[in-house]
Amino acid sequence: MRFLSIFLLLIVQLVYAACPRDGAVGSNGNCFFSLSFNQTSNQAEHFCANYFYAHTASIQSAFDNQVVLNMARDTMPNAAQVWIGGTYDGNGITWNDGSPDVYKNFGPNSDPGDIVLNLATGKWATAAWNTNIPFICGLGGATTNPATAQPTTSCQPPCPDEWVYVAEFKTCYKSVYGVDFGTADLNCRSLGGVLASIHSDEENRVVSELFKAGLGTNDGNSELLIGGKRTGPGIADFTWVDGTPWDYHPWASGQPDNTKGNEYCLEIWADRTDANSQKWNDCTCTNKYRAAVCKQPAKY
Ligand SMILES: [Ca+2]
Repeated sequence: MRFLSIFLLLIVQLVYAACPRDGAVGSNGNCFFSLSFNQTSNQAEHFCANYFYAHTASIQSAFDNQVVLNMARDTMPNAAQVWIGGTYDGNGITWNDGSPDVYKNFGPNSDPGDIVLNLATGKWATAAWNTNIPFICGLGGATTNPATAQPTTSCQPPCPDEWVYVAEFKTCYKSVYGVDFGTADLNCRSLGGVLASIHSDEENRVVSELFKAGLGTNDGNSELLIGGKRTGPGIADFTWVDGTPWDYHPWASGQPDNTKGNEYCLEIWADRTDANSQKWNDCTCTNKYRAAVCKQPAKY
C-alpha cells in the first residue's frame, strides 16, 4: 500500500490508505513525507507544490509533531534539522497550507523566521529562509483539499491508477519490484510504459525520492533500475530504451566501470547517504533489482 500513487491519493482522497513511499499519516489523515536533499525554505515549498500539489508540512498537534519527527529520523538519519511549512513573526505562525495557528513547539530563543524541526530535540527553531536543508511535505492538511488542489477540469486522471503523476514533467511514473532488466522491460511495457529515461537533476531527484526504499543505506540492496542500456564497451556507449537522447548521466565516482565486461544495465543508488547518493552505476542486467522505474507521458 505504501507505494500507491500520490495521484491516486489526490483524486480519491484515500489519505489513510495511500500515503506514499515512506511517508507517515498524521492525526487528520494528512500525509507527511520527507525530501532528503537541501533546499531553501522557498524552494522547499515550491518543490512540494509543483511536484506533489502539496505544501511544506504544517504541524497542528504534539501527535503530528511526533509522527513527523519519527518519520524524518527514520528517512534522513544524517539530517540535523528540516524545514516544515511555517513562518514565525515572533508572535504567531503563518502556515503555507493555510492551516490555523493552533499549536507551537518552539525551543528557547526562537527569533522570527522560517520554522525548522530539530531532529535531535524534536523542538522547533527558526532559520534564515536561504538556509539549505532537507524538508517535509504535507498532503491533505487542514485547508489542502485534494479535490480542489487538482488544477484540472477533466474527470479523467492524467495517469493510470497506481502511477505517480508528476505535474512538472507531465509524466507518470511507477515502480515494479524484484525484477531483472528483461522482466522489468516487459513489465513496464505491459503496463503501457517503458523503463524510465532520466534527463535532468530534477527528474533524477524526483524519481530517486519517489522510489527509494527509505533505508538510508549504502549496502547495495536498494538499487533502482532505470532504462539505460549499454550498446558497446565504451564509457559513452549507453542509450535509453525509450529512444530519448542520452543527454544526462550523473555517474557515481569511478563509474561506469563495466566490471568484468558484464555491466550492460543502469541503476540509481537512490538510498545511499554518501557522496554517491542518487548517482548512477552501470550494473549487471541479470541481477534481480529491488525496484525498477517505469515511465509514460501523462495524458495532459
Ligand atoms: Ca559499475
